[in-house]
Amino acid sequence: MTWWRNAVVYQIYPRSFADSNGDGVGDLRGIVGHIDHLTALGVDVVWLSPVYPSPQDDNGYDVSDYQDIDPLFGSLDDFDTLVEALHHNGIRLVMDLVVNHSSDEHQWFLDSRSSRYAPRRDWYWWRPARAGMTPGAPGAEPTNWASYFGGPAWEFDEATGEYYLHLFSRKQPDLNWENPAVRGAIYDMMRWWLDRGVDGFRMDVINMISKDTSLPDGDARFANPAEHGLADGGPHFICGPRLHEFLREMRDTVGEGRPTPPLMIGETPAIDHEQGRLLTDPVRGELDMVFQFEHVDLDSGHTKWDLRTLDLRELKASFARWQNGLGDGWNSLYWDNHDQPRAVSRFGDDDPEYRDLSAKALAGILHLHRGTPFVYQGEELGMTNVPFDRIEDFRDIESVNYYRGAMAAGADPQAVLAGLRIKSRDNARTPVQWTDGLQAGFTSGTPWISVNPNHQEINAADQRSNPDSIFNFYRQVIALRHADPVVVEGDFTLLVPDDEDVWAFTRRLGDVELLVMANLSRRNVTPALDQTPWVRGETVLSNYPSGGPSAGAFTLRPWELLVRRRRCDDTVIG
Ligand code: TEU
Repeated sequence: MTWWRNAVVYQIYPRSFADSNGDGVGDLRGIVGHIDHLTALGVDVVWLSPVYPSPQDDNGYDVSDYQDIDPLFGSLDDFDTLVEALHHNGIRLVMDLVVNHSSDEHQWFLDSRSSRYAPRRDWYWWRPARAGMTPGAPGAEPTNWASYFGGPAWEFDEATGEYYLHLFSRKQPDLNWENPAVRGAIYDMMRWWLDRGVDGFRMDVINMISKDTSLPDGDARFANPAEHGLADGGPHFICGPRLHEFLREMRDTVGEGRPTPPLMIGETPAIDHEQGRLLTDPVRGELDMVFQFEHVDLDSGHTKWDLRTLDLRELKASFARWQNGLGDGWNSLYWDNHDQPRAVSRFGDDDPEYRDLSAKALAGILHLHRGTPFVYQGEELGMTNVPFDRIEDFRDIESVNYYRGAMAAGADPQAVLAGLRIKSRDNARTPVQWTDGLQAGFTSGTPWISVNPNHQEINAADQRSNPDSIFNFYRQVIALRHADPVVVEGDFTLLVPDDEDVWAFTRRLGDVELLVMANLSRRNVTPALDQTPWVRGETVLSNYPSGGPSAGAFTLRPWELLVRRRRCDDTVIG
């Protein structure tokens, strides 16, 4: 069994985790100061979002030096101290690898843009204006692709009269992976971090690195009307023609000669489980697991801002597809991260009456599926979306660009702000709430983004000492994963797929079976499944003080989670 199949990963978004020097931004020493929080939780791996030198245009996902630490977060010595402290506590470290694109302030790009004949010109995607068009004129971009952060995916460079590709912000030019010198430089850099003690990588939008080199236009039928005729270029760079080749080359090159191969987690937007199976099939030697988006795209229409009501039946079906559709491959399991709204607000119920129960129900559902669970900082506390009421409160480039574009198109500011309060990435980026005190104990200074005012009710200090807290429920769930092989190795069967309130499934390994049931509503509900076989079992997890069925069917209370274990030969357990 590979170690990461029964591991739990904790994601740290460093700028919002803990600030040790009072500058209002989280840093590496702040993380070292809270390792006890991680060891108490029982996590096995930390995924650290970028801490490399960066202009911070996209909060560090625009890297200007891949082999150093931004002074904002500390130094390489601080990094070495963190690695040592984590390893001393039995926790591995996975770095965020952002190599689909660099910052436009990276030396590689400065060289590349210096001249059409620069040695590194071909390290990025440079193209002339569309044939017959005036360079720099609207619509003269080489393709009609839209950037994920608004506007065209091509930026005109006056100095050399050509355009460069940027799928994200114009300060994030795409690296040209067709160039073996680019790939070699990246692999060297990866080995440098592994030699420094890093245990693996979470690879940012890694399924975008291979483009269709003919650079065709996107299908204008799917153009976003708010984006002036720009279209989705995704079919021409999502899982492109050489992706599998590049990933195998990366794993072979970077892992060569290492007794323990590095953990390779691929962030792979817009893939389905069939692509996920290919990417994570151990025989193919590409990725160990994918971080896919199918379930977090279900409440979006044409764009993430086009809100769509989430249907529990679709959510259950999506998880089930990934449970049984990966063959020998492997999946991450997550509710949220630094790009997604807070889990308890999106999938749970953050009304004070139900927040605690629903956060625990979500934890039990996610962590008892087959895969490697990820806990995003603050999720273990039941932190919620943030009630920002002005655009000036937001910091995320994606949110601010969206607001600006919507205002330019004449949209109603309050309607757009309402959408931001539901979907903005800033919901996940407010400071971790350590105490009920000033700035939630995150900083002694002024935080880079406001602390959620509900930190007086939701904070780590209160929860660490409360045995019935969400934090301590996460501890129980994580401990169950470490103790019971059914959780990691058991098969998966979805029950009552058409029930609009209840999520129920079984996990079975040999003659031991778990039944996981949760009521995701504020009503009492009775799931249409036979409880009789479970009466002789034992309750292994519940978010209510007294859980457990009487003979026959029984009722689940609002947001009740109940996990039962039994022997399939019906001998009594326990
Ligand atoms: O995110 C990739 C990605 O697909 C996101 O842009 C996602 O589609 C969007 O955030 C949903 O609103 C990765 C990083 O996680 C993200 O923070 C970066 O902004 C992005 O890549 C560019 O590096």
